[in-house]
Amino acid sequence: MKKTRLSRLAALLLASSALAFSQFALAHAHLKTPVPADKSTVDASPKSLTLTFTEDVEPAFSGVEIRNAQNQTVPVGKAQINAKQHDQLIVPLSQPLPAGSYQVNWHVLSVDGHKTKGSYQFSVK
Ligand SMILES: [Cu+2]
Repeated sequence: MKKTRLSRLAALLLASSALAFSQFALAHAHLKTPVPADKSTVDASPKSLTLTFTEDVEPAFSGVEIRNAQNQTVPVGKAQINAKQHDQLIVPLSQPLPAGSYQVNWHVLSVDGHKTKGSYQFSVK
């Protein structure tokens, strides 16, 4: 009897610490909404990319790299933060993107001091 109750308590403790850990992990800045959207096709080149994260980011240590289908980097301007929304990074494009598919490799430093990175794709018709 006592043993069962103890193991049940142990299982409960384990479950709650796992939950606490996952909530902590979720606090990092993950990409929430990129514009153009992931796997989308846009009719014309956007003037900039807008990446909204789950947490505020530090623009000085955040940025993106865009690669075309030939794996060449595309020139981009300096990443800026939306003055009214610090979880939003705006990356101006130095020149319009020709038709084709693009991969965006992003990296950010969130205000809690954690670095995260990832990538997504979109196409210009
Ligand atoms: Cu974090």
